[in-house]
Parts: sequence; C-alpha cells; structure tokens
Amino acid sequence: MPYPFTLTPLPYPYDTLSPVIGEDTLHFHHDKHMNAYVDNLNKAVEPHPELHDLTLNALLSHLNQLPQTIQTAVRNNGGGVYNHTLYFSTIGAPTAGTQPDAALKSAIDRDFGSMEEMQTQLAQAAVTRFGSGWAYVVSDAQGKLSICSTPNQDVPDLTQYVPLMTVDVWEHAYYLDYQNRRPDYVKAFLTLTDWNAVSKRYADRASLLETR
Ligand code: MN3
Repeated sequence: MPYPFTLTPLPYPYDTLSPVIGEDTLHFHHDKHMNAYVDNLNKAVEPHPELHDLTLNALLSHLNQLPQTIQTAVRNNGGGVYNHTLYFSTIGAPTAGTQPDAALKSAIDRDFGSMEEMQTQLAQAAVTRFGSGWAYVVSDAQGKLSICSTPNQDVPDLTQYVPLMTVDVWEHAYYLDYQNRRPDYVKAFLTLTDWNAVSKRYADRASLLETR
C-alpha cells in the first residue's frame, strides 16, 4: 500500500500474548514505537508527490534512487514499518496447535533438516545480533529457505527474498518482560509463531517478492 501509510491495528487483543509478551510491552511497542515509524515515514514522503504511488516494498527496494535528503529517513522508518508489520502479523494467540503446512514443512526439512534446527539457527542469529536489529527466516523466489539478520531497521533485499517471519531484538521488544535476558525472550517468542500466517507467506512468495 502506498502513501499515506497507516498504523495497522494489532491483530489480536493486547493481553493475548501474556506472559510471553506482556500487555504493557505491546502497548508501547505497537502504539508508540511502531506508530512513530509510520508518522516519520509519512513526514519523509509527504513533500515528494512523485513517490506517493510507490508501495513500501518499492520504496525500500530502491533507496538509492530516492531523493538523497530522505534516504536515511525512509530506510529507518520505512524499514521500521515493514519489520513491525511482519513481526506482529506472524505471531498470535497461543498457537501451539498450528503447524507449518505441507509445502513449508517439507522446505524446512530440506533446507534445515528439522524444525528444531531452523529455530535453533534463527534463535542464534537473534541472540548474536549486536545491538538492535532483526533476525529472519526468508525464502527466495524458488522457495529455498535461509536465516538472515539485519542491524537497526534495515530489511533483507526484498527483490531477492521474502521474509517469512522475524524476531525483533531491539530492547523495547523485551525489556519490560525480560530485562537483559534476550535469549529467554527469543526462546519464548518462538512459541508464539502463527504457522498459518507464515505458511501463507511462503505460498504467496511470488506475489510478495518486489519485482520492480
Ligand atoms: Mn520493535
């Protein structure tokens, strides 16, 4: 969706993810932090009507073609909107019952050996990201899965990879609930994965890849 960007409502009640992620964390994280990225992205793009038809994916995939004065703002705030949208939409209420669908499960087994190994590698990327950033499971156009990590609010190359799920390791994501215990947060966070949502992104990867 193009400018003006809006804050997507949290897709579940604020108390749903407790105790893994507490209600206060979700209010600050979604209503304050994510909202600020939306507002600041709009402020950066607003004076440039020629950019108003571009989707967020297109903006993030062509940063070096944007007016130089807004490249950093779009990178940081557009990335913030992209990453948080993915983060909040691929976790849910205790989703212990959900599993990857057959296509995703077979890709996980092929590319990692097992679900446990994929989660171990994702957790490792999240825990070892120095400072603030993100860890992801991504798919390429052919459906091959891999793990990657970015600093700050950077996103993976959206012309090559479709991020399927992500872990936010900025302290604001976990400090109220876990203080400095990032590994505990990451381990608990992975129990919240909404595998229906992740499987759908995998199935839809061709349409989610930025092809412009
Ligand atoms: Mn965050």
